[in-house]
Order: sequence, then C-alpha cells, then structure tokens
Amino acid sequence: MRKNKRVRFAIQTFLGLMVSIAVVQNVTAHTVLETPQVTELKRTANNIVIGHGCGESPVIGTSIVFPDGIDSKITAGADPHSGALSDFVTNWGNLIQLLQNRSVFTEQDEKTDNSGNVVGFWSGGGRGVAANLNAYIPFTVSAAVFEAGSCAKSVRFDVAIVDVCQITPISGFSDDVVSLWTPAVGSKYDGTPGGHAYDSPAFLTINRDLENNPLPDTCEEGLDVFVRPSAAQIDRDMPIIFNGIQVWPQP
Ligand SMILES: [Cu+2]
Repeated sequence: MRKNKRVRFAIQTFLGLMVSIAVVQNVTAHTVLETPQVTELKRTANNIVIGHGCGESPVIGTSIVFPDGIDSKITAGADPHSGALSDFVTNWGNLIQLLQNRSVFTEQDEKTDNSGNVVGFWSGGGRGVAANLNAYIPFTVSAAVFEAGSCAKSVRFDVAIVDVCQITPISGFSDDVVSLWTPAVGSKYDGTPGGHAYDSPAFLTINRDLENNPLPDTCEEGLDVFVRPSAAQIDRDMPIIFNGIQVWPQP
C-alpha cells in the first residue's frame, strides 16, 4: 500500500515535471516574424513576434533593422554576388512600413536612411512585455518585384532585432539585459558566441511569383538569394533615437 502510494506520487511528480518542461519550451520560442515567407507582387501584413524576455526580465522595447540592400552582403546560390540587389529585386528600399499600435509599447517610430527609405523601426516604453508572454509588433511589407530576367526564385533577408530589457551602454549587454536576434556580421550588436540568441536573426523570405513572373528558360532550377545587413548598417541603424536623442543603447 505504502509502496503503491510512493509510486503514484513519483508518477505524478514526473508528469508535473513534463508539463512544466513543455510550458518552458513554449515560452522560449525565439523572436521571429509571424509570417516569415511572403510572395512577390503582394502586399502583406506581418508582425515581429517577441518570443520571450531576457531571462526573467520583461522586454521594455525592441529595435529592428532590415538590410538596406545598399552595402548588404548578397549571396546568390552558393556564390557571393558583387552586383546590386536590384539584379534580383527591382524595388527593395521603402517596402517596410510600421503600423501604429500602442497596445504593447507606448512609443514607436520608423528609422530611415539618407534617402528617406524605411530601414527599420523601434517600439518601446510603458509597462513592457511580461517575460513569459509573446507580443506582436505589426508592420507591412509592400509588393516586391523580382527582376524578370533574373534567375532568383527567392530572396531571404536577415532581419536584425534586439529585444531590450534594460537600458545600458553596449558594454553592459548580457542575456539578462538584451536579446540579440542579430546576424553575426561583425557589428557591435553581434553578442558573443554561445549567447542565447547568438547569430539567430529573424528571416523574411520573398518567394518569386512563378506564375506571373516565370523564370527565364535559361535558369533551370532558379537561385535562392540571401541578403545580410552589413555591420556598418547595423551599427548605424540599430540605436533608438527618440525626439532627436539616442535613448538606447546609452551613448
Ligand atoms: Cu529564445
């Protein structure tokens, strides 16, 4: 009798443990895009999905940078591509638009380059996102157009995202302070190998509309193209500027 009770207790404890492991796995999903694959020639609504806090700390802001396509690192198939992104996508630049939504954070704005093209956005302030919950930061991607004569069948952009849990200078970064969902390209926001989010950017893949914009006959399989932001661009565009003042990271 006693032994039976002990066995039952052990089984219950084990099941309880399994449930809590399952829950933990659920909430540790990385920060990603809600819709990582979109189709050429279509405007799409999307969300940055904040996956979890920095350890136990709530997220108080997030900063997002898309490759500008100007000094980005482009790979076509397995080969580095030294030409322009417009060899594959003719209208990249200003396809991203932030949608206003104060339900997660109280402040938000777009980031633009010298030509006024949107290269990213940020959102922050207010009570923040509880460490165990997810949150959506909505934005749209306007219709991309693939170069008709190119062999590109998809173009994947690395999206650099930093979830901020505590405002510090870059020298104060750690897994309890920020989650660095950035490509490791040598920027100040790379983080350290072995860090929780190291070299785990979010991805936005635009697939060619093969019906309306078929591959030229000479292309055979078609090419997958990859676009990573440069270190210089991430360093320039990642900081959050609010009313003309850099509020994160602390200068
Ligand atoms: Cu994670």
